[in-house]
Amino acid sequence: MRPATSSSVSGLAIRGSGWTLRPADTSLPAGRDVPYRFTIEGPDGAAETSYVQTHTKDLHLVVVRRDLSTFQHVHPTRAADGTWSAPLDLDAGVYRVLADLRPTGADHQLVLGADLLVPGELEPVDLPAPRATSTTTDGYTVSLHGTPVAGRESDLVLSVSKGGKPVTALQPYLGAYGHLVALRTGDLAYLHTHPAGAPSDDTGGPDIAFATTFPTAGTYRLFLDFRAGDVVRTAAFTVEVRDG
Ligand SMILES: [Cu+2]
Repeated sequence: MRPATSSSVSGLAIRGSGWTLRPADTSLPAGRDVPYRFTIEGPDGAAETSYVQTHTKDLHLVVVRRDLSTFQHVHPTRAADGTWSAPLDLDAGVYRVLADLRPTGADHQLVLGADLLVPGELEPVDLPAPRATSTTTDGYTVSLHGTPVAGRESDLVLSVSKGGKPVTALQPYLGAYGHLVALRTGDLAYLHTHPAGAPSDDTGGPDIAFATTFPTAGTYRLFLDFRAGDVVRTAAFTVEVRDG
């Protein structure tokens, strides 16, 4: 079998290429707006304070419960000493925290991951079955077109509609009409892809096209962040990726 080239597995390690994700806490109480603090420690052991922006941010933080029942994509703020902080909404459970960043001294994007425990009564949620449509809480429907295969680029198109009508007023969010995060079930390997090219107009849609390279066959959960009506919304899908 050919190895995947343009997209390797990432997010499984707390340390990579000399940088380390150091959470201030490995356990936090359940609640809303619970501060999660961490540093990115550089090869010299000091908290990193210099980053190359990707999609208008120095660092993107994705936080999922390990059963993939919740998803948060937030942009922490950084103090002068390099400590990052973001408020998280947490129920009881085991979480995976994924920091997507590029220190100025690194020659590529890094994704570092750590676990986070939230004590309490855990109610595991089964992964939703694969479906080609996802409806957000406020009436936007997103349809997924395309057949994902492993090891090479798969063209995926996500179409946004509301009330049966295509939405043509998608707004750029962090320099793109959509951000697609894919997490492999079982180990939460991480992929983050963006539409080809930068938004050229003020508005876009209804289709957002992605070329995504899944590293292996398996079941993945996809999370699409898109912005419409000045609100960022997330649509989620379960997909089965076949061998290519
Ligand atoms: Cu982000």
